[in-house]
Amino acid sequence: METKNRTLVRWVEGVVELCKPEKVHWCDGTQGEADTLFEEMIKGGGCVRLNPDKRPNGYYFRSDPRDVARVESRTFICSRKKEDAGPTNNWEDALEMKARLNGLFEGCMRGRTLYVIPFSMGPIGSPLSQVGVELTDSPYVVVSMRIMARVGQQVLDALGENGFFVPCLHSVGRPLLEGEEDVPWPCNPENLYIVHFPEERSIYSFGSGYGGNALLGKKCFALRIASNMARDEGWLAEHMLILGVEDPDGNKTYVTAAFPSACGKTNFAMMIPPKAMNGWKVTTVGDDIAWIKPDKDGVLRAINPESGFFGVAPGTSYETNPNAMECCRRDSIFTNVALTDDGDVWWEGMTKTPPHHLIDWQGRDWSPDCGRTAAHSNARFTAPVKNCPCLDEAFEDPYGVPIKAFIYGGRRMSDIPLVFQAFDWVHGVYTGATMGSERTAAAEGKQGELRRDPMAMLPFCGYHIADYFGHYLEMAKQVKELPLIFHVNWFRKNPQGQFLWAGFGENMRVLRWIVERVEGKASAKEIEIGWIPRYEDLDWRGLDYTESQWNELMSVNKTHLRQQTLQASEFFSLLYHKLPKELWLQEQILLAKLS
Ligand code: SAT
Ligand code: MN
Repeated sequence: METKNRTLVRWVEGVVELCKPEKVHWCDGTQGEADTLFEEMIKGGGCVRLNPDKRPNGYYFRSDPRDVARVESRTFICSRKKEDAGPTNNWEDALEMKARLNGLFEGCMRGRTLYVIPFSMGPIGSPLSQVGVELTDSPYVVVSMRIMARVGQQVLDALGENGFFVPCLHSVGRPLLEGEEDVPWPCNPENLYIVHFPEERSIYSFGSGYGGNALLGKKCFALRIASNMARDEGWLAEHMLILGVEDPDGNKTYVTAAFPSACGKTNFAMMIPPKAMNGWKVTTVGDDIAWIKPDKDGVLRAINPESGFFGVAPGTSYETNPNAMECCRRDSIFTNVALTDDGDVWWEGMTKTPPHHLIDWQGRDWSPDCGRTAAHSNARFTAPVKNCPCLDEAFEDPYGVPIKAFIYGGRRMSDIPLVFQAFDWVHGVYTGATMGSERTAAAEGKQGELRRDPMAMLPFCGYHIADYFGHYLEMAKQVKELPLIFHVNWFRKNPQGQFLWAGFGENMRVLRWIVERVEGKASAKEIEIGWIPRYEDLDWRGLDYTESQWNELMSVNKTHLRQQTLQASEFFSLLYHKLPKELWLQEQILLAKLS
């Protein structure tokens, strides 16, 4: 491995001095390197090689039960000024935080190897891509980052002598003392810190080895730091999937969609349309993050900065998402799922009948009647995008794909219809800004509790969320043809608690309407909250869904909606000093319509 980037070399030297690792290893991202690391981890007892006949090149990990998800309460945005982080982020004085981090990182890699991971978010060399370097003492992070991002010498070549990179320092926070034996999943949950310095564009993460806490290219860089870059440079870093919709004539329309973590983005991104909708096809560009930038002609173009899927395993099956199942059939890492007796993996929902015996995510014997779930609810597969059977042909396009619609969605809002189209960009921004969703397994807190999650960015916007709304409004000036904005709610239930909509592939009917609205082909009806399709505006081929079912699904109760709007208004009050006046106005208009 070779680099002439003096900033990088000096930074690594400084970290070595601070963290005192036993060895330093520059990662080339090759299969050979990964093989060696897996081998070492297997010897150390932290990793299981899966049955190569069932899961070629598949590996299994169980985390410490105290380290199973992102931890928002320990995630900080240490901007120079508190008001730049805003009330939805944890903030501490940057210098005080630095002093604390210095104390924690001092000697924290004793007895371990420091890995240097040069990575590119986005195709190497693309004008929309960014380079980061993660320094970590976790070999699990190395093998995971190798799937989630482009890693290796080519990145250093692209970085060159003076190129800019985002420094990402990570430690599991558990030095190995002389003669001490390692644990299978080292971590330090008592001293957990995931810290961003937005002006410096730097990231420090201490104490966790799991997911977004440790794979720093993902939420930390591609959303929290990138949202800052995007605001300064006039683009958008969004918590959005990207998909292509192909009609029977072969015309393709790309859309993005934002749903909160663990709300089925991967399923939507890889959807298989109902058979009866002959000729309609969905292709996947990304399932979690989109970097979206106006090109020189004012067209918004998006890339998926990642090269892997970090998907929620439970609930994924050949019935719900065969494409995701194919993605993780080989070359994948599984964390906190269950292990079968023949060396394969299993999780709740994978098959209708569970196996008779499993080793669960905590290493205990499991049987169907033992009263526990076999996999943790936030168990994940880490799979290369390249494995995706419906991967879009433009996935590697350095210029990205043109985006025609943004779709926002929450989870289980009983009062919100299946779909509506915002009246215009500003109303669309209001719609995104007032999104609400029940908590899911990816975030802490009581599951099911409703929280506001604007644009699904609440835990990921690296600056004041009201300034972020302002940036959205500002973007309109640079874009020639603004995407249409839609809101969907796949999770509407009737008063008896039953879902009113089957979701999954049936969502293609909604997607078709959205794409045809973009093309000006589909009609709609105006109601208080936007434009909605009438029964006859949807393609019902192959589905027995009556007009009265549809009317229930699309019904709007003005009193309830008014309550929802007032709830959102409470959230806006928190942001009063910075909230763009356009959004207040939208709220007033809506309240007037609903009274
Ligand atoms: O942040 S993670 O990547 O661990 C998962 C998520 O919240 O989407
Ligand atoms: Mn996500």
